[in-house]
Amino acid sequence: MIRKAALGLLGLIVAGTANAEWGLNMPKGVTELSKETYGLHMMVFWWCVAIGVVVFGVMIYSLVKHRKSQGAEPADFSHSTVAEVLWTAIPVVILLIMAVPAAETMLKAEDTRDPDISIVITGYQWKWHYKYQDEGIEFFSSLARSSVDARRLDSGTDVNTVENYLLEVDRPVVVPVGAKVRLLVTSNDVIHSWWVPDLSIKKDAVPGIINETWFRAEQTGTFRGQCTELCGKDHGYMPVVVEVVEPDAYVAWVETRQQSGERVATSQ
Ligand SMILES: [Cu+2]
Repeated sequence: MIRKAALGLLGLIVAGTANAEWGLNMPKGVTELSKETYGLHMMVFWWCVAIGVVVFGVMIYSLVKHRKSQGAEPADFSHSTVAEVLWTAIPVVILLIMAVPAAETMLKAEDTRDPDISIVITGYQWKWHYKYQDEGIEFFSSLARSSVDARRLDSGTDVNTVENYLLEVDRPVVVPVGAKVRLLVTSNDVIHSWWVPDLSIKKDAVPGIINETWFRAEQTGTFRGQCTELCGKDHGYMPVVVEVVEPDAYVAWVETRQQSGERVATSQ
């Protein structure tokens, strides 16, 4: 029985590693802030590990060493000022060690001044709308046709064969590498949330409110995310795709978009 369970667990682990998409940890990402955020996350993680080891170590040692069968006598004191001062002061110091760098990173994350590009992101049930403020470009970004077709009941398509299933859109957001991109996030109906882990951005899209954030991608590539605020029946079908390209390619993309004059989505 135990052997069977262990084998099952092993199977799960092997299956897990076979599917590279399923990482245990958060990604380091491709922006300076995402790397800092990852560093903070790991620092707090190791503090937690250390505290866990110390607390459980002392507890287990005490339980084993001072058990009744070993002739341990209970102590008769009820308070210890020294212990109370220590178990207050040590956590305060640890919290300060965590808080100082965390506050520095948070201040940077909030600093949306002097952007190179500003994009207004509006959440809709169930797609995203992007408006480049200075370029005069706007478009809807919906779930890619390949996923739309495959997800239908009795579609006959094995979703495992669909590339980037539920993580592909018809029109991605395109930004140049190295540019400071300011995002103004809002919603047209219910609360959504714009989330791209590699950019270290998860910002709520709330009707009537504009939330600001920014990123500066340090490398080119395609970065994917999803709506991460339960927003209705198709919440799982409004992914985010950000393409970070070389500045030349971005300029070319802007021109094509401007010439096409395509302002609204044709699908959905
Ligand atoms: Cu949503």
